[in-house]
Amino acid sequence: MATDPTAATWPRDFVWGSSTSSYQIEGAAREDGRGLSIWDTRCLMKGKVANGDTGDVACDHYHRYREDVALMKELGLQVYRFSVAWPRVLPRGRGVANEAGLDFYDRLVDTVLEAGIEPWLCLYHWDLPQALDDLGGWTNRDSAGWFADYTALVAKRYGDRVKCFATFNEFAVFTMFGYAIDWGAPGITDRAAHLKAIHHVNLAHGASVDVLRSLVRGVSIGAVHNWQLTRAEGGKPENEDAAEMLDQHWNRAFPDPQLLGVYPPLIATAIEPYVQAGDMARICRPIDWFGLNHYGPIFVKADPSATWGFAWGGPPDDAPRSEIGWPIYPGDFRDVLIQLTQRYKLPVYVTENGCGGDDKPGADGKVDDPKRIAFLSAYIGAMHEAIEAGADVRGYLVWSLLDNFEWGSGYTQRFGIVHVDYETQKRTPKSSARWFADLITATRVP
Ligand code: GCO
Repeated sequence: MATDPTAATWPRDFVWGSSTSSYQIEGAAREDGRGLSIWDTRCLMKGKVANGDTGDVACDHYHRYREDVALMKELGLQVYRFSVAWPRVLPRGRGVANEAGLDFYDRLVDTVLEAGIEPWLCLYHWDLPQALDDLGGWTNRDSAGWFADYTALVAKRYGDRVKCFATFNEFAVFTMFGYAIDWGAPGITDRAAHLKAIHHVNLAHGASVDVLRSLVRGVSIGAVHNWQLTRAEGGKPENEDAAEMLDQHWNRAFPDPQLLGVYPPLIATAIEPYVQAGDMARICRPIDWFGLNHYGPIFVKADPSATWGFAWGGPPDDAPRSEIGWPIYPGDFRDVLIQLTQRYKLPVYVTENGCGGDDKPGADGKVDDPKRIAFLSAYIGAMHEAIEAGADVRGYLVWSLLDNFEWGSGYTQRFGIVHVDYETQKRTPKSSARWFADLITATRVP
Protein backbone atom coordinates (compact mmCIF):
# COMPACT_ATOMS: atom_id res chain seq x y z
CA MET A 1 0.00 0.00 0.00
CA ALA A 2 1.34 3.41 -0.95
CA THR A 3 2.00 5.80 1.90
CA ASP A 4 -0.46 8.68 2.23
CA PRO A 5 1.85 11.65 2.87
CA THR A 6 -0.87 13.72 4.53
CA ALA A 7 -1.40 11.03 7.17
CA ALA A 8 2.30 10.29 7.75
CA THR A 9 4.50 11.68 10.50
CA TRP A 10 7.33 13.82 9.15
CA PRO A 11 10.63 14.75 10.75
CA ARG A 12 10.16 17.85 12.88
CA ASP A 13 12.48 20.14 10.89
CA PHE A 14 11.47 18.91 7.45
CA VAL A 15 11.06 21.90 5.09
CA TRP A 16 8.64 22.40 2.21
CA GLY A 17 8.96 24.85 -0.61
CA SER A 18 9.12 25.48 -4.33
CA SER A 19 11.76 26.02 -6.99
CA THR A 20 11.89 28.26 -10.04
CA SER A 21 14.60 29.52 -12.36
CA SER A 22 15.44 32.92 -13.75
CA TYR A 23 15.12 32.42 -17.50
CA GLN A 24 11.98 30.33 -17.12
CA ILE A 25 9.96 32.97 -15.24
CA GLU A 26 11.55 36.43 -15.16
CA GLY A 27 10.99 37.85 -18.63
CA ALA A 28 12.25 41.45 -18.91
CA ALA A 29 14.96 39.97 -21.08
CA ARG A 30 16.02 43.29 -22.53
CA GLU A 31 15.26 45.58 -19.62
CA ASP A 32 17.35 47.51 -17.13
CA GLY A 33 20.65 46.61 -18.72
CA ARG A 34 20.37 42.82 -18.70
CA GLY A 35 22.82 41.21 -21.13
CA LEU A 36 21.89 38.35 -23.43
CA SER A 37 22.19 34.73 -22.40
CA ILE A 38 22.73 31.65 -24.51
CA TRP A 39 19.02 30.89 -24.15
CA ASP A 40 18.05 34.24 -25.66
CA THR A 41 20.21 33.23 -28.59
CA ARG A 42 18.81 29.72 -28.83
CA CYS A 43 15.22 30.97 -28.78
CA LEU A 44 15.95 32.94 -31.94
CA MET A 45 17.22 29.87 -33.79
CA LYS A 46 14.66 28.30 -36.06
CA GLY A 47 13.23 25.01 -34.87
CA LYS A 48 14.97 24.84 -31.50
CA VAL A 49 12.03 25.87 -29.30
CA ALA A 50 8.40 24.80 -29.78
CA ASN A 51 6.26 27.45 -31.50
CA GLY A 52 9.25 29.78 -31.62
CA ASP A 53 8.55 30.64 -27.96
CA THR A 54 11.06 32.75 -26.03
CA GLY A 55 11.70 33.81 -22.46
CA ASP A 56 11.32 37.49 -23.36
CA VAL A 57 8.23 37.88 -21.19
CA ALA A 58 7.76 34.44 -19.60
CA CYS A 59 5.77 34.93 -16.36
CA ASP A 60 6.85 38.55 -16.13
CA HIS A 61 8.11 37.68 -12.67
CA TYR A 62 10.61 40.53 -12.89
CA HIS A 63 7.67 42.90 -12.43
CA ARG A 64 5.28 40.60 -10.56
CA TYR A 65 7.57 39.05 -7.98
CA ARG A 66 5.63 40.62 -5.10
CA GLU A 67 2.46 38.85 -6.15
CA ASP A 68 4.37 35.58 -6.59
CA VAL A 69 5.97 35.80 -3.17
CA ALA A 70 2.56 36.60 -1.66
CA LEU A 71 1.21 33.42 -3.27
CA MET A 72 4.00 31.37 -1.69
CA LYS A 73 3.23 32.89 1.67
CA GLU A 74 -0.44 32.09 1.28
CA LEU A 75 0.43 28.47 0.53
CA GLY A 76 2.60 28.26 3.64
CA LEU A 77 5.87 27.54 1.81
CA GLN A 78 8.94 27.69 4.03
CA VAL A 79 11.73 27.91 1.47
CA TYR A 80 12.04 29.29 -2.04
CA ARG A 81 14.79 28.30 -4.43
CA PHE A 82 15.30 30.79 -7.24
CA SER A 83 18.24 31.43 -9.52
CA VAL A 84 20.12 34.59 -10.34
CA ALA A 85 20.46 35.37 -14.04
CA TRP A 86 24.19 35.87 -14.49
CA PRO A 87 23.71 38.22 -17.50
CA ARG A 88 21.31 40.39 -15.50
CA VAL A 89 23.96 41.21 -12.91
CA LEU A 90 27.00 40.97 -15.23
CA PRO A 91 25.74 41.77 -18.74
CA ARG A 92 29.01 40.67 -20.35
CA GLY A 93 29.59 37.85 -17.89
CA ARG A 94 32.50 39.57 -16.19
CA GLY A 95 33.77 43.07 -15.61
CA VAL A 96 31.29 45.84 -14.90
CA ALA A 97 28.26 44.86 -12.81
CA ASN A 98 24.75 46.07 -13.61
CA GLU A 99 23.41 47.89 -10.57
CA ALA A 100 19.78 47.74 -11.77
CA GLY A 101 20.03 43.96 -12.11
CA LEU A 102 21.59 43.59 -8.68
CA ASP A 103 18.79 45.77 -7.26
CA PHE A 104 16.16 43.40 -8.58
CA TYR A 105 17.50 40.49 -6.51
CA ASP A 106 17.82 42.80 -3.49
CA ARG A 107 14.11 43.54 -3.74
CA LEU A 108 13.28 39.89 -4.34
CA VAL A 109 15.34 38.62 -1.41
CA ASP A 110 13.90 41.26 0.92
CA THR A 111 10.35 40.46 -0.15
CA VAL A 112 10.91 36.74 0.37
CA LEU A 113 12.36 37.34 3.82
CA GLU A 114 9.53 39.70 4.78
CA ALA A 115 7.11 36.91 3.87
CA GLY A 116 8.86 34.68 6.41
CA ILE A 117 10.26 32.44 3.68
CA GLU A 118 13.90 31.36 3.48
CA PRO A 119 15.56 32.32 0.17
CA TRP A 120 17.78 29.64 -1.40
CA LEU A 121 19.91 31.11 -4.13
CA CYS A 122 21.05 29.03 -7.07
CA LEU A 123 23.90 30.64 -9.00
CA TYR A 124 23.40 28.94 -12.32
CA HIS A 125 20.27 27.62 -13.95
CA TRP A 126 21.55 27.47 -17.52
CA ASP A 127 21.51 31.13 -18.64
CA LEU A 128 25.19 31.64 -19.40
CA PRO A 129 25.99 35.17 -20.62
CA GLN A 130 26.26 35.10 -24.41
CA ALA A 131 29.44 37.18 -24.21
CA LEU A 132 31.12 34.28 -22.39
CA ASP A 133 29.85 31.71 -24.85
CA ASP A 134 31.49 33.85 -27.52
CA LEU A 135 34.76 33.01 -25.74
CA GLY A 136 33.99 29.29 -25.77
CA GLY A 137 31.68 29.19 -22.76
CA TRP A 138 32.22 26.12 -20.59
CA THR A 139 34.68 24.65 -23.09
CA ASN A 140 37.10 27.41 -22.08
CA ARG A 141 39.05 26.54 -18.93
CA ASP A 142 38.89 30.21 -17.87
CA SER A 143 35.17 29.67 -17.23
CA ALA A 144 35.99 28.40 -13.73
CA GLY A 145 37.53 31.79 -12.91
CA TRP A 146 34.63 33.70 -14.49
CA PHE A 147 32.22 31.72 -12.36
CA ALA A 148 34.25 32.28 -9.19
CA ASP A 149 34.23 36.06 -9.80
CA TYR A 150 30.49 36.05 -10.47
CA THR A 151 30.00 34.02 -7.27
CA ALA A 152 31.96 36.63 -5.30
CA LEU A 153 29.78 39.45 -6.63
CA VAL A 154 26.59 37.61 -5.64
CA ALA A 155 27.95 36.42 -2.28
CA LYS A 156 29.05 39.92 -1.27
CA ARG A 157 25.79 41.48 -2.33
CA TYR A 158 23.30 39.03 -0.77
CA GLY A 159 25.35 36.98 1.71
CA ASP A 160 24.17 39.13 4.61
CA ARG A 161 20.61 37.89 4.01
CA VAL A 162 20.91 34.68 2.00
CA LYS A 163 22.61 31.77 3.77
CA CYS A 164 21.70 28.86 1.55
CA PHE A 165 23.43 28.68 -1.82
CA ALA A 166 23.55 26.14 -4.63
CA THR A 167 26.34 26.40 -7.17
CA PHE A 168 24.68 24.85 -10.22
CA ASN A 169 21.39 23.32 -11.26
CA GLU A 170 21.60 19.98 -13.03
CA PHE A 171 25.20 20.01 -14.18
CA ALA A 172 24.75 16.90 -16.29
CA VAL A 173 21.66 18.11 -18.11
CA PHE A 174 22.94 21.44 -19.35
CA THR A 175 26.36 20.11 -20.29
CA MET A 176 24.99 17.07 -22.11
CA PHE A 177 22.13 18.89 -23.84
CA GLY A 178 24.35 21.87 -24.63
CA TYR A 179 27.50 20.13 -25.82
CA ALA A 180 26.63 16.54 -26.79
CA ILE A 181 22.98 16.33 -27.88
CA ASP A 182 21.71 19.75 -29.07
CA TRP A 183 18.62 19.75 -26.89
CA GLY A 184 19.80 22.91 -25.14
CA ALA A 185 22.04 25.96 -25.49
CA PRO A 186 24.56 26.38 -27.00
CA GLY A 187 23.68 23.26 -29.00
CA ILE A 188 27.06 21.77 -29.88
CA THR A 189 27.41 18.02 -30.51
CA ASP A 190 30.99 17.09 -29.95
CA ARG A 191 32.68 14.66 -27.57
CA ALA A 192 35.71 16.83 -26.85
CA ALA A 193 33.58 19.93 -26.22
CA HIS A 194 31.35 17.92 -23.92
CA LEU A 195 34.27 16.49 -21.93
CA LYS A 196 35.83 19.92 -21.54
CA ALA A 197 32.53 21.38 -20.43
CA ILE A 198 32.09 18.63 -17.83
CA HIS A 199 35.52 19.21 -16.39
CA HIS A 200 35.40 23.00 -16.40
CA VAL A 201 31.96 23.09 -14.81
CA ASN A 202 33.29 20.79 -12.09
CA LEU A 203 36.23 23.17 -11.57
CA ALA A 204 33.82 26.12 -11.50
CA HIS A 205 31.77 24.37 -8.83
CA GLY A 206 34.83 23.80 -6.64
CA ALA A 207 36.03 27.38 -7.04
CA SER A 208 32.57 28.71 -6.26
CA VAL A 209 32.33 26.60 -3.09
CA ASP A 210 35.61 28.11 -1.86
CA VAL A 211 34.40 31.66 -2.59
CA LEU A 212 31.08 31.11 -0.81
CA ARG A 213 32.78 29.55 2.18
CA SER A 214 35.17 32.48 2.55
CA LEU A 215 32.64 35.28 1.96
CA VAL A 216 29.37 34.20 3.57
CA ARG A 217 29.28 33.74 7.31
CA GLY A 218 27.13 30.76 8.34
CA VAL A 219 26.70 29.62 4.75
CA SER A 220 25.09 26.33 3.79
CA ILE A 221 26.35 25.16 0.39
CA GLY A 222 24.84 22.58 -1.89
CA ALA A 223 24.82 21.49 -5.50
CA VAL A 224 21.72 20.45 -7.38
CA HIS A 225 21.98 17.22 -9.34
CA ASN A 226 19.58 15.39 -11.58
CA TRP A 227 19.61 11.67 -10.80
CA GLN A 228 17.41 9.17 -12.57
CA LEU A 229 17.67 5.41 -12.80
CA THR A 230 18.72 4.46 -16.32
CA ARG A 231 16.98 1.34 -17.58
CA ALA A 232 17.72 -0.57 -20.77
CA GLU A 233 14.78 -0.06 -23.13
CA GLY A 234 12.66 -3.17 -23.41
CA GLY A 235 14.97 -4.86 -20.87
CA LYS A 236 17.08 -5.78 -23.91
CA PRO A 237 20.70 -6.85 -23.37
CA GLU A 238 21.83 -4.83 -26.42
CA ASN A 239 20.74 -1.64 -24.61
CA GLU A 240 22.53 -2.37 -21.37
CA ASP A 241 25.89 -0.83 -22.24
CA ALA A 242 24.11 2.31 -23.38
CA ALA A 243 22.18 2.46 -20.10
CA GLU A 244 25.44 2.10 -18.16
CA MET A 245 27.13 4.82 -20.23
CA LEU A 246 24.21 7.16 -19.65
CA ASP A 247 24.22 6.39 -15.92
CA GLN A 248 27.85 7.44 -15.63
CA HIS A 249 27.34 10.57 -17.70
CA TRP A 250 23.92 11.63 -16.46
CA ASN A 251 24.08 10.65 -12.80
CA ARG A 252 27.69 10.37 -11.74
CA ALA A 253 29.89 12.68 -13.87
CA PHE A 254 29.46 15.52 -11.36
CA PRO A 255 28.65 14.17 -7.90
CA ASP A 256 31.40 11.52 -8.07
CA PRO A 257 34.30 13.95 -8.66
CA GLN A 258 32.75 16.61 -6.41
CA LEU A 259 32.06 14.31 -3.47
CA LEU A 260 34.27 11.24 -3.98
CA GLY A 261 37.16 12.86 -5.87
CA VAL A 262 37.04 10.59 -8.94
CA TYR A 263 35.38 10.46 -12.34
CA PRO A 264 33.27 7.39 -13.10
CA PRO A 265 35.37 4.79 -14.97
CA LEU A 266 33.79 5.21 -18.44
CA ILE A 267 34.51 8.94 -18.34
CA ALA A 268 37.85 8.93 -16.50
CA THR A 269 40.10 7.93 -19.41
CA ALA A 270 38.38 10.11 -21.99
CA ILE A 271 38.53 13.19 -19.80
CA GLU A 272 42.19 12.76 -18.81
CA PRO A 273 43.60 15.11 -21.51
CA TYR A 274 41.71 18.01 -19.91
CA VAL A 275 42.62 17.27 -16.29
CA GLN A 276 45.63 19.10 -14.85
CA ALA A 277 47.60 18.32 -11.72
CA GLY A 278 45.64 19.31 -8.62
CA ASP A 279 42.29 19.54 -10.40
CA MET A 280 40.54 16.73 -8.55
CA ALA A 281 41.33 18.40 -5.22
CA ARG A 282 40.02 21.71 -6.62
CA ILE A 283 36.74 20.02 -7.54
CA CYS A 284 36.24 17.92 -4.43
CA ARG A 285 35.42 20.56 -1.80
CA PRO A 286 33.33 19.86 1.28
CA ILE A 287 29.70 20.92 0.90
CA ASP A 288 26.69 20.73 3.18
CA TRP A 289 23.91 19.11 1.23
CA PHE A 290 22.98 17.23 -1.91
CA GLY A 291 20.17 18.73 -3.98
CA LEU A 292 18.21 16.12 -5.93
CA ASN A 293 16.05 16.86 -8.95
CA HIS A 294 14.09 13.77 -9.85
CA TYR A 295 11.13 13.02 -12.11
CA GLY A 296 11.28 9.41 -13.27
CA PRO A 297 13.55 6.79 -14.84
CA ILE A 298 15.10 7.07 -18.29
CA PHE A 299 14.68 4.18 -20.72
CA VAL A 300 17.83 4.03 -22.79
CA LYS A 301 18.61 2.47 -26.13
CA ALA A 302 21.85 1.92 -27.99
CA ASP A 303 22.40 4.36 -30.86
CA PRO A 304 25.80 4.06 -32.53
CA SER A 305 25.23 7.33 -34.42
CA ALA A 306 24.81 9.36 -31.20
CA THR A 307 27.69 11.29 -29.61
CA TRP A 308 28.10 8.73 -26.79
CA GLY A 309 26.26 5.75 -28.27
CA PHE A 310 23.12 6.18 -26.20
CA ALA A 311 19.73 7.67 -26.97
CA TRP A 312 16.51 8.19 -25.09
CA GLY A 313 14.14 5.28 -25.64
CA GLY A 314 10.61 4.81 -24.40
CA PRO A 315 9.02 3.24 -21.32
CA PRO A 316 7.08 -0.02 -21.67
CA ASP A 317 3.62 0.39 -23.21
CA ASP A 318 1.87 -0.27 -19.93
CA ALA A 319 4.00 2.20 -17.90
CA PRO A 320 2.02 4.89 -16.10
CA ARG A 321 2.75 8.27 -17.68
CA SER A 322 2.06 11.91 -17.06
CA GLU A 323 0.08 14.02 -19.53
CA ILE A 324 3.33 14.94 -21.27
CA GLY A 325 4.40 11.30 -21.47
CA TRP A 326 6.99 11.11 -18.70
CA PRO A 327 7.03 7.74 -16.89
CA ILE A 328 5.69 7.76 -13.32
CA TYR A 329 7.77 5.52 -11.01
CA PRO A 330 7.57 6.66 -7.39
CA GLY A 331 9.37 3.49 -6.30
CA ASP A 332 12.45 4.64 -8.22
CA PHE A 333 12.34 7.94 -6.34
CA ARG A 334 12.38 6.04 -3.03
CA ASP A 335 15.29 3.88 -4.20
CA VAL A 336 17.32 6.84 -5.49
CA LEU A 337 16.93 8.69 -2.18
CA ILE A 338 18.18 5.65 -0.27
CA GLN A 339 21.09 5.10 -2.68
CA LEU A 340 22.20 8.73 -2.57
CA THR A 341 22.30 8.76 1.22
CA GLN A 342 24.47 5.66 1.21
CA ARG A 343 26.75 6.76 -1.62
CA TYR A 344 27.48 10.38 -0.73
CA LYS A 345 26.66 10.55 2.98
CA LEU A 346 25.16 14.03 2.80
CA PRO A 347 21.75 15.33 3.82
CA VAL A 348 19.51 15.38 0.75
CA TYR A 349 17.06 18.08 -0.20
CA VAL A 350 14.69 17.31 -3.04
CA THR A 351 15.13 20.53 -4.96
CA GLU A 352 12.80 19.56 -7.82
CA ASN A 353 10.04 17.06 -8.34
CA GLY A 354 6.75 17.53 -10.10
CA CYS A 355 4.71 16.79 -13.13
CA GLY A 356 3.98 18.43 -16.46
CA GLY A 357 0.52 18.76 -17.95
CA ASP A 358 -1.76 20.82 -20.10
CA ASP A 359 -3.83 22.44 -17.36
CA LYS A 360 -6.62 24.82 -18.31
CA PRO A 361 -9.14 26.79 -16.29
CA GLY A 362 -12.66 25.35 -16.26
CA ALA A 363 -15.84 27.36 -16.94
CA ASP A 364 -15.80 28.47 -13.30
CA GLY A 365 -12.24 29.78 -13.67
CA LYS A 366 -10.81 27.07 -11.39
CA VAL A 367 -7.89 24.95 -12.50
CA ASP A 368 -8.25 21.33 -11.46
CA ASP A 369 -5.21 19.08 -11.83
CA PRO A 370 -6.04 15.75 -10.19
CA LYS A 371 -3.25 14.00 -12.07
CA ARG A 372 -0.66 16.28 -10.52
CA ILE A 373 -2.13 15.70 -7.07
CA ALA A 374 -1.93 11.93 -7.63
CA PHE A 375 1.67 12.28 -8.82
CA LEU A 376 2.74 14.44 -5.88
CA SER A 377 0.96 12.22 -3.40
CA ALA A 378 2.66 9.10 -4.77
CA TYR A 379 6.14 10.65 -4.96
CA ILE A 380 5.97 12.38 -1.59
CA GLY A 381 4.63 9.16 -0.09
CA ALA A 382 7.59 7.29 -1.60
CA MET A 383 9.93 9.90 -0.16
CA HIS A 384 8.45 9.20 3.25
CA GLU A 385 9.12 5.50 2.75
CA ALA A 386 12.74 6.35 1.90
CA ILE A 387 13.07 8.33 5.11
CA GLU A 388 11.66 5.40 7.09
CA ALA A 389 14.27 3.19 5.40
CA GLY A 390 17.09 5.49 6.52
CA ALA A 391 17.41 8.07 3.73
CA ASP A 392 18.53 11.40 5.15
CA VAL A 393 16.00 13.64 3.37
CA ARG A 394 15.53 17.06 4.92
CA GLY A 395 13.17 18.89 2.61
CA TYR A 396 11.08 18.90 -0.56
CA LEU A 397 10.72 21.71 -3.10
CA VAL A 398 8.09 21.23 -5.75
CA TRP A 399 8.85 22.04 -9.38
CA SER A 400 7.43 24.47 -9.92
CA LEU A 401 5.63 27.37 -8.32
CA LEU A 402 4.40 28.71 -11.67
CA ASP A 403 3.75 27.37 -15.12
CA ASN A 404 6.76 28.63 -17.06
CA PHE A 405 9.04 28.48 -20.09
CA GLU A 406 9.94 24.81 -20.38
CA TRP A 407 13.11 25.14 -22.49
CA GLY A 408 12.78 23.40 -25.89
CA SER A 409 9.09 22.73 -25.20
CA GLY A 410 8.39 26.44 -24.85
CA TYR A 411 5.08 27.10 -23.08
CA THR A 412 3.47 23.81 -24.14
CA GLN A 413 4.23 21.98 -20.87
CA ARG A 414 2.85 23.30 -17.61
CA PHE A 415 4.67 22.29 -14.42
CA GLY A 416 3.24 24.87 -12.00
CA ILE A 417 1.06 24.36 -8.96
CA VAL A 418 -0.08 27.86 -9.94
CA HIS A 419 -1.56 28.35 -13.41
CA VAL A 420 -0.32 31.27 -15.48
CA ASP A 421 -2.45 32.74 -18.25
CA TYR A 422 0.29 34.02 -20.53
CA GLU A 423 -2.06 36.49 -22.25
CA THR A 424 -3.07 38.31 -19.09
CA GLN A 425 -0.37 37.06 -16.66
CA LYS A 426 -3.17 36.10 -14.29
CA ARG A 427 -2.08 33.60 -11.64
CA THR A 428 -4.56 30.95 -10.46
CA PRO A 429 -3.49 28.43 -7.84
CA LYS A 430 -4.44 24.96 -9.11
CA SER A 431 -6.11 22.37 -6.91
CA SER A 432 -2.61 20.87 -6.44
CA ALA A 433 -1.49 24.10 -4.78
CA ARG A 434 -4.29 23.75 -2.24
CA TRP A 435 -3.39 20.09 -1.76
CA PHE A 436 0.26 20.99 -1.19
CA ALA A 437 -0.66 23.77 1.25
CA ASP A 438 -2.87 21.35 3.19
CA LEU A 439 -0.05 18.79 3.26
CA ILE A 440 2.31 21.37 4.73
CA THR A 441 -0.25 22.27 7.39
CA ALA A 442 -0.83 18.60 8.20
CA THR A 443 2.89 17.92 8.67
CA ARG A 444 3.11 20.71 11.22
CA VAL A 445 0.46 19.27 13.53
CA PRO A 446 2.33 18.12 16.66
C1 GCO B 1 15.20 20.62 -15.37
C2 GCO B 1 15.24 21.98 -14.83
C3 GCO B 1 13.91 22.65 -14.85
C4 GCO B 1 12.85 22.03 -15.70
C5 GCO B 1 12.14 20.90 -15.00
C6 GCO B 1 11.06 20.25 -15.84
O1 GCO B 1 15.10 19.68 -14.62
O2 GCO B 1 15.23 20.47 -16.58
O3 GCO B 1 15.82 22.10 -13.62
O4 GCO B 1 14.32 23.88 -15.34
O5 GCO B 1 11.92 22.98 -16.06
O6 GCO B 1 13.03 19.92 -14.65
O7 GCO B 1 11.63 19.68 -16.98
